[in-house]
Amino acid sequence: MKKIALITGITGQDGSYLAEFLLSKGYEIHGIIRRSSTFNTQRIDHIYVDPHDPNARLFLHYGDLSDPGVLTEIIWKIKPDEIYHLGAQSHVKVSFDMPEYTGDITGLGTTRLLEAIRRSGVKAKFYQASSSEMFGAASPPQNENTIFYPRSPYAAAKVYAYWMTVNYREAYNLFACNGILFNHESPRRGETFVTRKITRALANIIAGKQKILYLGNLYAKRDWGYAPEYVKMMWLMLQQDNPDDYVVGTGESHTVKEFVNFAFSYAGIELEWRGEGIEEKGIVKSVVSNHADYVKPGDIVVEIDPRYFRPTEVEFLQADITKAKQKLGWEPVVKFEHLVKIMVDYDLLQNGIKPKGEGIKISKELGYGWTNHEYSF
Ligand code: NDP
Ligand code: GDR
Repeated sequence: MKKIALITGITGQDGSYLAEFLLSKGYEIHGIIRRSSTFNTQRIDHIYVDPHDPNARLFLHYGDLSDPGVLTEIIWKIKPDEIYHLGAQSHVKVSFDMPEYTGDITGLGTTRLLEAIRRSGVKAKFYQASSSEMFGAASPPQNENTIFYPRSPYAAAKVYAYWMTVNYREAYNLFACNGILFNHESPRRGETFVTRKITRALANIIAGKQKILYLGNLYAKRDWGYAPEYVKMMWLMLQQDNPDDYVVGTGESHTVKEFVNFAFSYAGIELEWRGEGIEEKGIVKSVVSNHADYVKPGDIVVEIDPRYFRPTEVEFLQADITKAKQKLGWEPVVKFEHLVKIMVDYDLLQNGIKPKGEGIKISKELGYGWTNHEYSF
């Protein structure tokens, strides 16, 4: 019997990779999408098949995490075996601008979904997209026993959703897991998250479409992994005999500035830094000749814009993945430098610039870039 999965947030970075992964495992997939005035399904268009096609295994339903009625109806109708709850207002900085909305969607949205499962009486396993942001100011390395210290409305909403997931597991015997995922990135990462913002700007600068990359805090440290590897973990958690919570990361941590330096250097531009605080600037020291059309030594290419600072920052995240290694036998393949190369290669290609990478497609199905690492599900 084919398994049925429901994914909230299917149009997002993780939702799209997870949908591909579950299709490769033979699942029938249902995704909840929001109605918007412009199409918001770009990340899943390549796997979408007309539902009239007898081979269609991906179905989309309009719904919203603010609307409990539709969540209950969808669950009751499709009776999923597994529910992957990835939908959220997921931007930390935006959560300071929209704290109540973030609490409603990212926090209460989880409760609405859990209640929809309980009230519909459907026996579905549940995955909650918890976040390393919940650790906030707690000292690294962080693991499943680290006490949460959220530093943003987003993180506080995720802590609430985490505990609601635990509560439904304990109160109603629901098979519910929290995946506490550290930052994970890819060519499909939203353009306003820092990694993608950097790799897109770099490619635009080389192509002569942008002069300066404006950033906030260069010294925050993150444990950055590769999204396609992380969605497999979501699935693995739901295949265990018992529900549990797991930290997922690489165990390596780097500053935003290291990301900038490595990305630029990989693309043939060496930077030097001058000034301090909001006066700090990234200046081109040297540039390889085939990228020198629009970039010259002495050009200022990175500046600080305080608008990107957060009222409270999470300074240092680094995962301790001992439990995931021991219990799920999982370890990530793609680490920091490899990840940066994948993303830079992709954004260069978007600008018609042939990347330095060896030009091996990650996989026919994914088809999202070139890299020296062959990834296939
Ligand atoms: P994205 O921001 O790329 O995707 C978020 C998804 O949620 C989109 O599909 C979005 O739809 C949907 N969504 C937003 N608001 C609503 C709403 N009101 N009702 C229904 N759906 C909604 O996030 P990621 O893919 O990066 O992350 C997936 C999940 O994992 C999120 O919950 C995030 O908080 C969490 N997480 C992410 C990490 C990361 O590093 N990526 C790390 C740890 C946790 P639309 O396309 O219409 O906007
Ligand atoms: P984060 O990711 O807040 O960790 O949340 P983001 O990429 O937004 O920020 C990472 C760090 O970079 C610093 N930074 C900037 N960030 C952005 N977005 N834009 C900038 O210009 C900039 N300059 C510096 C930030 O201050 C921060 O320290 C992501 C999201 O995917 C969450 O949903 C998820 O839960 C966590 O990762 C784990």
